[in-house]
Amino acid sequence: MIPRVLSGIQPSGNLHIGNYLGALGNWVKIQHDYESIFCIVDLHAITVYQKPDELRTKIREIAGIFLAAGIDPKHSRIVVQSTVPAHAELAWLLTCVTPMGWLERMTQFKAKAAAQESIGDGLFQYPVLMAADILLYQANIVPVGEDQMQHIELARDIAQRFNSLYGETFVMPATRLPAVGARIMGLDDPTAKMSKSASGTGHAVALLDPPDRIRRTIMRATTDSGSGVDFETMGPGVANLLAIFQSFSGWSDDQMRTHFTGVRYGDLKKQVAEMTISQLEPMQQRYREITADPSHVDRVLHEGAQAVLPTANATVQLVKEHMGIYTRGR
Ligand code: AQP
Repeated sequence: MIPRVLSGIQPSGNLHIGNYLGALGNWVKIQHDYESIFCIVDLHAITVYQKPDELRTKIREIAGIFLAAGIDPKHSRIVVQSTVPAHAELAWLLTCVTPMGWLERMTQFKAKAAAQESIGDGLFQYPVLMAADILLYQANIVPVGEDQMQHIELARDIAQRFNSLYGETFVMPATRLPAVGARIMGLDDPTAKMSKSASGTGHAVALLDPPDRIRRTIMRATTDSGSGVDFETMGPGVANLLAIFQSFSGWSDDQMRTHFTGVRYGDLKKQVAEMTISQLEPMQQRYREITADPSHVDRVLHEGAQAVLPTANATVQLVKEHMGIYTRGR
């Protein structure tokens, strides 16, 4: 059997180059080696308040970006999480086997909770829903950025606990990180990861940003008190700019050192900006073409959901049977 890949992105803001280099770009490269399912996880997005009209728009926008980036809808399934009710149903069943202490340890919950005035229970339960997303499809591989590693570990722990309580049910998923770009940092603050929900114009480069804006954001990026690239002593801001260049270009470590040693920060930023623009412009052009026909995206999303429903429903049925929950005919 061909191994299955599952991953997702929240429609919680503008997709940025961190999402692309840590996740989406990697999905495009590996999709044909697997049976691939890529989700737009709207049920995750609402764990913090989203304006309804913006959320609706973002879901379609992200589907368009997936296609423009090169996700092949003839091979890979693009699925809006809420259109497959089994995600939420399995999440509840798994909630019942997940100790609260496991969730209290999640660093992303702690970070996000600290930024909210009041915290919904959904934010706390988020990692269980994510485990459900993965286990629902019995996914073998979950390609994500480094920030999601702890959540994948938790999904494995939940699967293991369920299997030991109720018998073999779930496949153990494995993480797959990109070689470079697994953690792109904020351009305004290279000690914090680039994030959709961070405020401030100098923080992120969005995938649909026009070239002049990309140039402006990267030219203003925080570096350090040095003036030229020194691979031995560089601070996190310079390391981040180099990681962005290397991930987009695919250059080796040796090529990077030979080319950039001693290059002044202003020139480094110019080269990172031009490399980023050259990679994003063709994607933006395809995005405009794809979204010129809004029904195209809706068709892809409908077909995606229809294709995965049988697998999703079969897993929930199996879980219910193993737990002793009433199922017809048993
Ligand atoms: N800065 C990043 N560097 C590398 N990978 C990243 N990812 C996110 N930020 C970076 C990867 O993108 C995928 C989708 O992320 P998500 O939408 O599920 O949410 P997130 O990880 O919480 O991303 P954001 O951008 O920070 O969103 P908000 O602000 O809405 O929480 C994941 O594979 C993630 O690893």
